Amino acid sequence: MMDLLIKNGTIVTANESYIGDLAVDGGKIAAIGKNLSYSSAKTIDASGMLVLPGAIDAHTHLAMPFGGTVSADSYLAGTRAAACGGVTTVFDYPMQRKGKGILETVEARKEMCDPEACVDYAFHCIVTDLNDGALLDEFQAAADYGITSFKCFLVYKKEGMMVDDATLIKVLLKAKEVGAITNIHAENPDVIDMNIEKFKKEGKTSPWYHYMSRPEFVEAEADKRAVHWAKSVEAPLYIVHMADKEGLEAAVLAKRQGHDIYIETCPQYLEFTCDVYNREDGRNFVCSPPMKGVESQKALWEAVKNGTIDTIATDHCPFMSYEKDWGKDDFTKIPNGCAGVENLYPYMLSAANEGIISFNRAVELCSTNPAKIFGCTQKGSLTVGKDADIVIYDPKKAFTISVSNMHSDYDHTIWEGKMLSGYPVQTYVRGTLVYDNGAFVGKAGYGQFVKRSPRTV
Ligand code: DUC
Ligand code: ZN
Ligand code: ZN
Repeated sequence: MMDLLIKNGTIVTANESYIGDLAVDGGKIAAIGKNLSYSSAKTIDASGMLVLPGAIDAHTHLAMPFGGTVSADSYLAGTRAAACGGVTTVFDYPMQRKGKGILETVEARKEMCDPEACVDYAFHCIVTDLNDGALLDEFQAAADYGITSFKCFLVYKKEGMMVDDATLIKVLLKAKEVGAITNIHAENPDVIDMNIEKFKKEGKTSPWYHYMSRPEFVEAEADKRAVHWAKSVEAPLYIVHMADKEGLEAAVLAKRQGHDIYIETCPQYLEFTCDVYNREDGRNFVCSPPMKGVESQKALWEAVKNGTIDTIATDHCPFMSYEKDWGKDDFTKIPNGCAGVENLYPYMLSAANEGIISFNRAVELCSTNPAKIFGCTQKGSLTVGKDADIVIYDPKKAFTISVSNMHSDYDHTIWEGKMLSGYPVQTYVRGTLVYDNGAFVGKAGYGQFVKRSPRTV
């Protein structure tokens, strides 16, 4: 007797699509095949629907202290929204601070997250200070705990989050040694600060100058520097939220040369350009790195299509309107970040439904690749034995994104009015229904910590 039988759907993996049945038992995928005839506690007819692996959003900032406040989505609200957008695992970013260890940092966030999580969750740990080298001794314990990725900011110098190049190299090498990977936010802080000072003196304080103070070349320099160091010390590198053409090209070249380099971009960089900063509500789009020009946007889409971008994640970090309004007359006072966790999979699947990419590619980018890169061995694919993290998707359902039909705590979204073709109708996490046709039906605390495996390459 199975727990769940999904009949007659089009099963989509990163490599193929075929009509079949899928059986779930004990939270795992128990069987996949044609005309499965198990008796089951629950059977659904998925004729005309796609059956997809749940998405993995490898980049969120939930309840993150940032920009003089805390991001608007708690672990509960953010993971509830995730469930309703077909995301079955989120990767959040706890931030280690000077004098603190990795495990105490991660465990403190795990304590916050565990009672609230509605979907499964993993952590990348941001490293901001090596505590005179002592922190490096903790990398192995962190990897054993299931934290097999660390992150360095090459920016946010004044905020005390940036690491210098020597620290970056130490992290790259130590991460490699323990079977982990280093994630990088690449922008050049000195050039940004110089630009900000200049624009402020000139009275140029509208959101457009957020973009102008961190344009393409500011990101490109740091992307190239990160690629340079990763190549030089032969360590794996994952560049988060790639948003510029020049940096993208440098990373793609290094990949083609055989280096262990991975590239993430986000839906906001695919959908919008820097023109948004001239809108009346431009401050709501302020995030770092900012949206870039149309040449970068085109290059990112090309890389999404041709396979050189590895993952799409969101950098989900919403703030309330009143917080964004702090920067009405001064872009430097706008907390950086936008909402996205609930929009990731529907956006990429809509692109597939419109024929821009294949559904297989959407699955690869949003689920299979992040699972592989970050050691989630039980996730990322509809395969017998893996977790039954499943999305049922109706390709005929039209959907218009609005803050009123999202499931987070924020009060506005940059995605307002975006029309999508096709939409998820059900989400299952380890075989349990958590989203059903517009409604969250999961439970806070159901989500489990994903203990990740070390890299084997
Ligand atoms: N950028 C953002 O826009 N928000 C959170 C962190 C970051 O790097
Ligand atoms: Zn970032
Ligand atoms: Zn981020």
